[in-house]
Amino acid sequence: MRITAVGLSVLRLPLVRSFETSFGRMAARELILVHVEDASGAEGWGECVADADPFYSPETTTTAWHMLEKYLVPGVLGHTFASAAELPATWRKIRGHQMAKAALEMASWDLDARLQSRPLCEVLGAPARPIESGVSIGIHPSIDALLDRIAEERAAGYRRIKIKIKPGWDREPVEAIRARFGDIPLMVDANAAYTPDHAAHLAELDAFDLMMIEQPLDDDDLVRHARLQERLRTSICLDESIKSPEIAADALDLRACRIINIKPGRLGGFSASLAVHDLARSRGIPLWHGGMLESGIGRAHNLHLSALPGFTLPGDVAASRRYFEPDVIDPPLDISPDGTMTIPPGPGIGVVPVPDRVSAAQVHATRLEA
Ligand code: OSB
Ligand code: MG
Repeated sequence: MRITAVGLSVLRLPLVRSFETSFGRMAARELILVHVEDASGAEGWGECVADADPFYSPETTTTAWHMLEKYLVPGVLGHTFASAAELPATWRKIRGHQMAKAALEMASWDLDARLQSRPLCEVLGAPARPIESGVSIGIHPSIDALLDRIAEERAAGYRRIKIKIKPGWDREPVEAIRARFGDIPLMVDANAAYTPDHAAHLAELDAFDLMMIEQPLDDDDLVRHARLQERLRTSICLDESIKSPEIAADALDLRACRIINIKPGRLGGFSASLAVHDLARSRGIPLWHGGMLESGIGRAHNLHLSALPGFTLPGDVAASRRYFEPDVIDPPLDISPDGTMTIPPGPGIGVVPVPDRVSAAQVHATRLEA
């Protein structure tokens, strides 16, 4: 494939309901949609998961736009690639900015798969299969409101429930969920809200048989996560910390976690995600696919990657209607009553954005040509 043009657009999509984590409340998603074009006229779509604010990670929509426009896109325009796996070599010298890199790389994987007339999951290495899906539920104003929300999600088909926690919103909501819903698959995500001084407090969660506690400490704290994991019966899953295959290997060597969450945006794309997948699989570490409140474009990418055999736990890849109404794709992605999602069939990611919906949400746009 020869990349002849790249379109970038910033979209602002209001969330169906605001989403609160330990780092703040989001009412809308700002994202960059990436459109790559091949000399033959074929196209590929990608979504940058950086947020407007640098709270989940240091990247923002603005830094990602800058990196794409100034460095990453000029590095690939006019170049011929035998496969999307070759793109990361063009930015080997550029440090960081994984989300910006991932957006361009993943759009090129979609293009690559469309040129081969194959579904993306097969190009990544696995046939399509139903994807078991869970939900991530934000911090709520009251425990009653949280319990009602969980009842609604379970009625929609989601089996695994993850709740966001932070100091002051952890033990009580977990206890109330166990009291009302019994032995359901339940896990918690702290988004780095705790410090090593909270170790004894976090150990109280061991009484509730959680599937895991996700990212209790800061993203750079592998050694402190290892010390904490030694004190907890509950498995630690790392999210924010796993920024490269090398860090993933270090985390496993240090026993800083027993489970890994893969987000291709956080890792710099599918090549790095495949490397973490293969590493975790070879060490018997369970994986699941994380989410970043993506639109249907990013969500479709996530479903395709989730087909790989190492993803043995339900992912945060839920139906479009939980996030955006309407989504930028049509038809939207939906959950089946059995709690699984279907990978969109057809070439590439299997979906494209609806032009009218993109224009309606567009904040600004540019097109770069070879
Ligand atoms: O930590 O997994 C996270 C959303 C935004 C940023 C970070 C996270 C999340 C979620 C929601 O938990 C996942 C989703 O439903 O897309
Ligand atoms: Mg997380």
